[in-house]
Amino acid sequence: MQFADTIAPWVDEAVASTPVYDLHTHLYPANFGKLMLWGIDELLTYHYLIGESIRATGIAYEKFWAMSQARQAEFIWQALFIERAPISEACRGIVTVLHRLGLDLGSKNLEEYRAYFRALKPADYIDTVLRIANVRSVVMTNDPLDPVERDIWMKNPARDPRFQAVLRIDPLLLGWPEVGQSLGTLGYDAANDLRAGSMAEIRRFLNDWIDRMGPLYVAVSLPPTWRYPHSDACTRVLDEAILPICRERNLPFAMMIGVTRQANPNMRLAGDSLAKAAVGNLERICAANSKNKFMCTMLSRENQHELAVAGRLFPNLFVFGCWWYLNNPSLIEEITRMRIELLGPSFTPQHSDCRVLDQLIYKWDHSRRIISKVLTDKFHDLSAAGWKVTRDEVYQTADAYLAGNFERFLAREIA
Ligand code: RAT
Ligand code: ZN
Repeated sequence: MQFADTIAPWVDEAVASTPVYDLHTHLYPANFGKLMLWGIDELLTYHYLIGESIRATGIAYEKFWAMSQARQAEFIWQALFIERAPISEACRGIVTVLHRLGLDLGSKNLEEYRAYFRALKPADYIDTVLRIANVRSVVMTNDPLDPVERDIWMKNPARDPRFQAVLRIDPLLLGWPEVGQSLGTLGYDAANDLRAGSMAEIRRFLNDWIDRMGPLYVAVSLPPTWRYPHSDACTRVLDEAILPICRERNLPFAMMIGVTRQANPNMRLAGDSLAKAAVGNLERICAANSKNKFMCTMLSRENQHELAVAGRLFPNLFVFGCWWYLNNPSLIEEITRMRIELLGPSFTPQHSDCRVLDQLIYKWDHSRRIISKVLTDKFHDLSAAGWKVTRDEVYQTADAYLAGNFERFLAREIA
């Protein structure tokens, strides 16, 4: 058996020094204007912290939403960082960001932090954050049916090669019959009842946006009640438009399964819930469309074992990330451990889901620590079993998990 003091530093160094390819975020480059969120007020008004502050203080919903964003940020700072210890994962995230930027956490002075951010230029700050977080590419979430975002794309914005596009299609799959109307106003004649000719129009819409955005994949988030196949518009649009186009363009179709939108609408963006989904639907879509590439992450902890097993069964399925309510150290640790045991080096343990640029610093700092810890244990176990672990193997595995697996899956042609 090798000494623990050889393997652990190799893993720590490999995981810390390997640049990340962050395969799902809600971030934008500087030339996307107000869509690019950054800085202390955006950090403090992240929907995770909004939820925590309303809960902690018992403030009336209307009173909270009546405040300006600046007042909300002050309220959250006071409630979660001054009056209480910032012990939750989302609160700790703010602490990590401020600390890694070199700000004085002893002062607890929000105005001092604001002054620091006011002096920054967004484009330069992107360089700073990507350098500190050691992230080389971030994958956006791009919704052509969002009017603000669509207007930007229609102007053919210059592309920052560090920000990759993803064609997000939630309304196109889940919004029938109403979405027919929206497509109509954009010049695509897809009738609400999906009658003859509609599918060709949906395919034309997809192809036009794939040409415009150059997305890495096509993505949707799905409720736990999603069924496939099923006698509904969702299955028809999948079978007759989305999956054929993804196949033709060699784009994976990513499914993020398990979210119940607006379980508490009073919380707005913080009001979504989750539930266990039936993994049989995922297995059926992978089996029935073996020439398509699929990506999947699931929101419920209770789904994680079945998802890892599905990953073993279908080479066309790529398992990724500890999504949203799972992006917590205890859960990342248990899920990553299990996935390594079932899937070896062939998945992506984490994506950040950042909405605010600066969050890259904490989400990757925190996730890297857990990935290192689990990987060190796994290489120790391997060494104890008699294998001579090499430094190259450790670096190769870190690269596969943080970037390489995803890139290879994108490039793969399905035979
Ligand atoms: O993680 C989040 O911020 C969620 O609100 C969602 O955006 C989710 O990640 C999604 O992509 O649907
Ligand atoms: Zn997301």
